[in-house]
Amino acid sequence: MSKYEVVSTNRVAGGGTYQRIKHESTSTKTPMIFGLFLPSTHATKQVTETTPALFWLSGLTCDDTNFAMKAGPAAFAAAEEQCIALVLPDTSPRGEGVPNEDSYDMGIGAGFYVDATEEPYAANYKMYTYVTEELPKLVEESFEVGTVKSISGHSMGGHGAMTIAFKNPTAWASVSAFSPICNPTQVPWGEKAFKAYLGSVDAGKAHDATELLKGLQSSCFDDILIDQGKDDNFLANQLKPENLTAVGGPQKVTVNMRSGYDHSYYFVSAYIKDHVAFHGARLNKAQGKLRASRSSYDFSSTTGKPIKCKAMVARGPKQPLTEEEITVDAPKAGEVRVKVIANALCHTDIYTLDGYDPEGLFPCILGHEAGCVVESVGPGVLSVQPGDHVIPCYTPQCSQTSCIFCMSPKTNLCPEIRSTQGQGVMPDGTVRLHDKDGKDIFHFMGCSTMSEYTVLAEISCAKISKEMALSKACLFGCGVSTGLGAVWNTCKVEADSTVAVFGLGAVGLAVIQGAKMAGASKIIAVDLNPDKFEMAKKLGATDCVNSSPDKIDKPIQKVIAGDMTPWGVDYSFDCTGNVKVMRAALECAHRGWGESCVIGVAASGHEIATRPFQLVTGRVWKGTAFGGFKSRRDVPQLVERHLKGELPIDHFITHSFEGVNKTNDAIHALHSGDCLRAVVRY
Ligand code: NAD
Ligand code: AHE
Ligand code: ZN
Repeated sequence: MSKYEVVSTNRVAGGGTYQRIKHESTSTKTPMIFGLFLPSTHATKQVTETTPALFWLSGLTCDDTNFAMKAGPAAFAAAEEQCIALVLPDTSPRGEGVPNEDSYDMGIGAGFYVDATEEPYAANYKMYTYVTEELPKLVEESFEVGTVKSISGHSMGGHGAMTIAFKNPTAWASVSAFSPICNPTQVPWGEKAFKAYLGSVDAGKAHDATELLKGLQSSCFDDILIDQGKDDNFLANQLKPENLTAVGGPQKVTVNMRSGYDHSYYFVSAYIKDHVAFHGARLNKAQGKLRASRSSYDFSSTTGKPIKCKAMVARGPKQPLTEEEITVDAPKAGEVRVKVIANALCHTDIYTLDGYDPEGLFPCILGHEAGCVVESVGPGVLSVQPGDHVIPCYTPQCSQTSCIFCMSPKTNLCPEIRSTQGQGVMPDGTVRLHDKDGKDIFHFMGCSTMSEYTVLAEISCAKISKEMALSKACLFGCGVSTGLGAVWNTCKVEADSTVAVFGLGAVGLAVIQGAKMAGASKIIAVDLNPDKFEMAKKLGATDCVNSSPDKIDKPIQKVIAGDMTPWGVDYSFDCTGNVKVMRAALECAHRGWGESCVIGVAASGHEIATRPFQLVTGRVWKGTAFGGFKSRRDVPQLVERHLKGELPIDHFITHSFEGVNKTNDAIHALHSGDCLRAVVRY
């Protein structure tokens, strides 16, 4: 592991951090400084993975600070959104004893991303090796960044990005460039550099994008994105993108000629968001493929046998969970035993642990928002097999033609195993979970994922793509899906609707995200905790109201229906579980047609009330379980939408922990008020 020193660290507006890092380079034999942007998701990523990275190669005279200060704000915000890192190497070796020329286009600041063979440059000017080998190794090993990487750059860096990508197409997921030197062997900058560094212009052909493109037999990338300013002084005699496009051939190259832009960072900062998004989509796809290829488990030693493993057992209401070694039986007919890879805490787990759930049974193993791998299947199970990635679903889907619920488009409430599920047992009335003394432990919501292994009914398993990290996909097991589905399925919120959301936990924020995606024009976010408002606005809230009694001078429903809207909102959602809030949500719904949806789960014995007049005057009160999603059909589609970049959810993961025995810490985090979802990875 190479040594390095963090020279500076700055938090970045919009999330993430930017560091400057110094290290002794084995390639250039000099100290080198590079920049590293890490998105906020880096802290909660799966430990077995690295954060995908875009390498940015700067142009002549620049170092990492030019990009960071001029294009950084736009680039960092885009990288934060794409959950990717940015790596910004310097443009050459620098410092005492490094050969240099008294001109901006040779020597220091002008390394041209080649390995010089000629004196006096051969000793230090090894920028090709530095960028293609040394730096990727350093950031991967020391910063868990860039197993999957892409490359881009400006001017000389554009030349470097394209040549490096053409020479190692399998090492880079995508390539793009700003104002690149496309045919350096044909222009003064390239001729001068190649003669000095490589001894001849001809030797430069191996580092000339146009020449390399001519040699490509097949397409290496789905597309290459190039942006070029039409008012760029260097366009005619140094950059020559027309030479590159003239090659034609199998490789698609998109060159955008932009009016009103020159060779400066004004140009880069204007379009850097597009390039980061371009790479983000391809990096996340490549990361998904890598993840899927690495997801291999050998369960041959456990199949058919009981498994001993660690679990967090709820021994009684309001007691901390106890870490215990339990035995998980082999799956019976129609059952699936899974290895739980990650489990997220939902408020309903707390609600049951606190003794508010009329169906609560102890001892039990809670947990119902998880990502799992199938370990073995019982007799007759055909829909999943060992190694498959599944999301446990507390609202199962039997899909039998005899099931009027599964056959109806109106509901997702398949009752096939609901009664046994509510009694904490498997469909045959027995349990698969036992403590060290062999005593039965109740299942919970047909899931019980606060255990390293658990057993599910086959109809409760939604099989998903292996390309999505299970430590993220787990969120589709409950809160996030419920919020999105309440908007899209239960209420079918139309474009231009007005919406009010009460409670801005993961569920409420998912309602806001869903309403925004549905085109709602006004989204009122209500919570007692104003710390939740920043994320609510980021996801689409247009108004935020702190409904604490000392913050408003009238009932919240009158603030919303009266002050903020003339007749109330088209749709309102309770995501608190508080029956008074459920009433307020109904009573701020629009006279004549407003619909109010109960998502929150109320404590046993708590009932809702309102004056019938509220309904007589056209308001509708409804509720939703799991957002109305038919679990085994719809959860895989939510995962696909996320993989396509259409449904970002990383922002819900505010806390992450390693090891099932950290579940009590996660529960503590959920109580802290600044937690949306705490993911515990096993
Ligand atoms: P959470 O605890 O993370 O969020 C609840 C939010 O409500 C918090 O921000 C809290 O400050 C706010 N809040 C509490 N009391 C309030 C009040 N009186 N006025 C305004 N805001 C208030 O919970 P979560 O995980 O987002 O779940 C929300 C609710 O949805 C819970 O009741 C949970 O059990 C339920 N839930 C239901 C389903 C379903 O299928 N119906 C699925 C998941 C969760
Ligand atoms: N056990 C409680 C019911 C709790 C409840 O309403 N659960 C929701 C899911 S909450 C997920 O975090 C649900 O899906 N309900 C439908 C169902 O069939 O349970 C009680 O009141 O008995
Ligand atoms: Zn839940």
